[in-house]
Amino acid sequence: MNIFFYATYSNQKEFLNTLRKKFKNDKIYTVDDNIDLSKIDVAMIWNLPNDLFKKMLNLKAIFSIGAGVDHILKLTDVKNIPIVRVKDPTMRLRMYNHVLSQILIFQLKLKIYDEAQRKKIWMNERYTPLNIELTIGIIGLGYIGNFVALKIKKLGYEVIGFKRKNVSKNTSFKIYDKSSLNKFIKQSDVIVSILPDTKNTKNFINSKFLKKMKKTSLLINIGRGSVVNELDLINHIKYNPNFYASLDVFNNEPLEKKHKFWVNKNITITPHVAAITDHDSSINYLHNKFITFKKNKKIKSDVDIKFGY
Ligand code: OXD
Repeated sequence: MNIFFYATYSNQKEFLNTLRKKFKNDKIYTVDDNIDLSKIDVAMIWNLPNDLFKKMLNLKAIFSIGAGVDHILKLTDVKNIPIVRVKDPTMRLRMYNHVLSQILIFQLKLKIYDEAQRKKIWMNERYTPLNIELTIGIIGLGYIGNFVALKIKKLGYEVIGFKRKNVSKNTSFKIYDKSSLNKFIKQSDVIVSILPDTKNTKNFINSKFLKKMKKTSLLINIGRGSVVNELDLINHIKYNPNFYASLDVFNNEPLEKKHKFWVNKNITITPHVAAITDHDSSINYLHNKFITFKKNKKIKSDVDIKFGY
């Protein structure tokens, strides 16, 4: 099979080398090969430009080399092509570590002590809640979100979840749906969004949502930046000094130098690194999927085009 690789990763050369080693029985092309793109069977991509995609007239499958597929759904006419996305256990473990680190910084008031240190202030002790006293609300309970929720729950936190569709009753934590969203928001001390970028999730966390959150609370966004209305968040923090946000994803990445988030002391910024793409582990995943596809000549899409994820 002919595979085409395209990525906008800073370390894409290393990724490609590992990919070539693993897929040694198949030819992997890149833009440098200047080949007729109508001969490509499988595209393994991250942020492929649409003009290249349009030339792949005989594509049989698209593999996202990351967890998200929004970069694929932006391409014109992917409708009937199955899409595979990376479901890497090391990625969800890293996501969990990141979420836990941000919960602990909030819970132990470490940002306040950090600020005091910069001003050489020996601060009086402040109450720090125990795990059992904090409710962590997780929005987006897919492959990553569900894992994060279960791991956090094992540490003794109260965990609740929010899901738009397919709410099942047999989970080890309570799941809220659209009709009970307000209850979910009002109870949570920390809200973790792992939502993808779809037309339904755009600006889901806006001023109306933020106003329902507890005055002292933390919003963690590790899904997609478009889910949070950035201007609404800045305004919300202006009037709620005990409200914190930890953001790994943004509307525009890299975050522009003049963006107000950089200088807001209640906001923690990480540059889309909550979980790095582990080359070996994600390439193993893609390879297993590819081998099955080659054998069966068909593959089930991981994406429901109707819902956009
Ligand atoms: C993502 C990724 O989808 O980094 O954000 O894989």
